[in-house]
Amino acid sequence: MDPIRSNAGTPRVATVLATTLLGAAALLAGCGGSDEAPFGSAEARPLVIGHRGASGTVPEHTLESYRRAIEMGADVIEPDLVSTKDGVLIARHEPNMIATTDVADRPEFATRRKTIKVDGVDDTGFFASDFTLAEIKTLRAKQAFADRDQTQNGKYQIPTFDEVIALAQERGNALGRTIGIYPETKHPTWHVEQGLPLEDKLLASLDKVGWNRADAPVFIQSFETANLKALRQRTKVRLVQLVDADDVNPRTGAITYAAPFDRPYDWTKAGRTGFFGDLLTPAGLDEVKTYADGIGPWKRYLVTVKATLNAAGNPVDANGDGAINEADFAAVADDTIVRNAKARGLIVHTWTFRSEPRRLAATYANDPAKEYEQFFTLGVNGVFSDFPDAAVAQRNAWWARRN
Ligand SMILES: [Ca+2]
Repeated sequence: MDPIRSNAGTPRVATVLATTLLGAAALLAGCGGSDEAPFGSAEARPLVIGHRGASGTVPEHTLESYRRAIEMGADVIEPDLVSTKDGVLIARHEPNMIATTDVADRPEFATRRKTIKVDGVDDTGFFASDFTLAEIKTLRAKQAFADRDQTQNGKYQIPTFDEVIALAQERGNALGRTIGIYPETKHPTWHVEQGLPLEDKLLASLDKVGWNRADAPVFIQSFETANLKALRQRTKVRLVQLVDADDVNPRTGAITYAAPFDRPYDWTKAGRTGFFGDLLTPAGLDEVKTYADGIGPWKRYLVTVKATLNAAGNPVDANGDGAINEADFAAVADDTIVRNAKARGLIVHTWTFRSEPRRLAATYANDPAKEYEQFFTLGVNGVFSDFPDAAVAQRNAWWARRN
């Protein structure tokens, strides 16, 4: 989940100085929780989900990244799933492997480069659906964010979904604690169009290890709706409806939409209008409740960002670094969506949390702990973090204080 675009913390429009601290204090949910509650339930302590593993530190979606997340204390590791040409589920953020592997440097694969439509948008690169698993195993992962550690590039293989599950179970047994998994079906409609549907394989992998059941430490997530509705008929594993957007207008704090981040792609294909945010209205949540156990909204739906505006009405470079981005904005919480979701028995997991100062709103004063505190106080049941150690530290402190 979580395209780099929205999550890089750099809305395209400009911004401001912030300071409003936690309008959220008033929103405090305040109901007690239990350490005995079922893993990931509404009553349990909030989950820390290692987003693509510990992707702030180790190249994403590698066994090493997931292992590091577990060492950092993450409760759950998150593999995004795409299909190889021979129908094997592997962990990659996108079918296009150009940004996260060394495939473009491999002369033997040069002829595989092409431009295709993914969810209606041109995409150029090397697609997992054109490579066998054996070929993909010859590739090596690289860090997707240019401003993060590049020294581990070229070291690690691309894991299969089965290998990710095996790691979670092996580490969970070794550590004596539950390590969950949070697979995302990436571009499910597109995969069907390639003749490589994801869902049968996903359920088969869970069946093999005894995790295709309601109380398994497993959440299946998707930005599309039709595949989740179909999965509901086939599995009791917890399902989570992801809710995307394009950006935020920092002048107003309003969520903005643009294709392909305007609505679930299955809606576009079916001619359904409206936007992702429709899933978060009371009526939308009622609909989600008919097939899912939770929602996974982009964090800006829960805590938006607003710029300080100059006399001309334009965002101000509050920290004076020459760039206008979230580091110049105030973080403003609103608990309406969390309350409405919880009132319907839906859990709420939100994304993506990143520790770099330029990816933190000015409100947090370069301290990621302040951001986690705001969201836990708002009542979320889980956070997807690129830096699970920071998330775990603040979750533990928050939970201890509350109970
Ligand atoms: Ca700035």
